[in-house]
Amino acid sequence: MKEKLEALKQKALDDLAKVSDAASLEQMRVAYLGKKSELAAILKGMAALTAEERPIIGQLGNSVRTAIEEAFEVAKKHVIELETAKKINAERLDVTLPSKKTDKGNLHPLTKVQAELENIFLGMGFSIAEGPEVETDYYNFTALNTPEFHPARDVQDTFYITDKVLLRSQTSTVQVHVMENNKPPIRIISPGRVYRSDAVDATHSPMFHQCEGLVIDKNITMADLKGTLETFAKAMFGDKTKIRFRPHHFPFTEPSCEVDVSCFVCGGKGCSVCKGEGWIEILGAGMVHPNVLRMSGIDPEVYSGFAFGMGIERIVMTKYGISDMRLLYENDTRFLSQF
Ligand code: 2NM
Repeated sequence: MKEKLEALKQKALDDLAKVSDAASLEQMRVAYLGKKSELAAILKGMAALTAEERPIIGQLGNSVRTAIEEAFEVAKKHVIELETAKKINAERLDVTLPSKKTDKGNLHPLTKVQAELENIFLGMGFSIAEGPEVETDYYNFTALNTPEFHPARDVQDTFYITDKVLLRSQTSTVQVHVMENNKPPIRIISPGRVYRSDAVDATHSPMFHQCEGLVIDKNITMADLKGTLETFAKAMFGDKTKIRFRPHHFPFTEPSCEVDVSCFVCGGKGCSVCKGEGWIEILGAGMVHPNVLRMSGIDPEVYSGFAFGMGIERIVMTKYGISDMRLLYENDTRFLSQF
């Protein structure tokens, strides 16, 4: 029996020293330490021993069990280490692999130029004003010195929702609201969408974007308008840019003018961008008509002001050399990703 126990111990220690995975380890635990193990069977046979042999074999049996248990604990630790290492190896990330490519977006050229416009005027002390795109005919026309039966009110020119409700055709509507609700000094720009009943072509769209400006205070003159627009033109088109005023007519300003900038491509000599003119028309402007001031509750005997308006699409097309406005609305990323 003593030899049997010694042999069992040796075999168990040898096996446990070699084990390298959790499943085999569990098999060995059952085989060497379980209820049906060889050790259990040997110890059961102790009943047949003599009184002198029993304590000796009993002691030996216990020390064999302890030795196997200790070897088992060592093997268990070893197996856990091996299995953890295997798991880490299998899950290893190759941080040098190229990452999944994501398309990086960019701002739409209209958004970009609008932000640029806003920054230029914010820098000159203007605030940004916004208002509804659905308006009454009062704000779109009457308050802007365009009474009923004026030709500009033709159904061909604007989208009417009812007789009196329409989609704004200019953002001057916003400026009327600002004049009604604020006392001068007023210094605002109103960028936003406007609508006109125009067929789509290379230079027209039934929806486009405008940025209008309004300054009202005591002693505001055309010289202030000129200085403001010159500063704007240089900031937008470059330091060498010159501006030119041509007489024009708008119902809401008197006097009125159109403003050209010297061609930023040829500097005024004449090229394909300015079509040989040397100048590019970019906006309309003028001194706010006394009727407009009066209707919005501002006394034209005390205050005067200037206003201007420009189409953002036209600025974008001029600045980037885009000849067809439709490109700005088609959302073709081959076009848009260039900005
Ligand atoms: C333009 C040209 C000239 C304009 C006038 C006003 C207001 F509200 F003060 F009457 N806002 N914007 C104006 C003047 C707009 O766009 C071509």
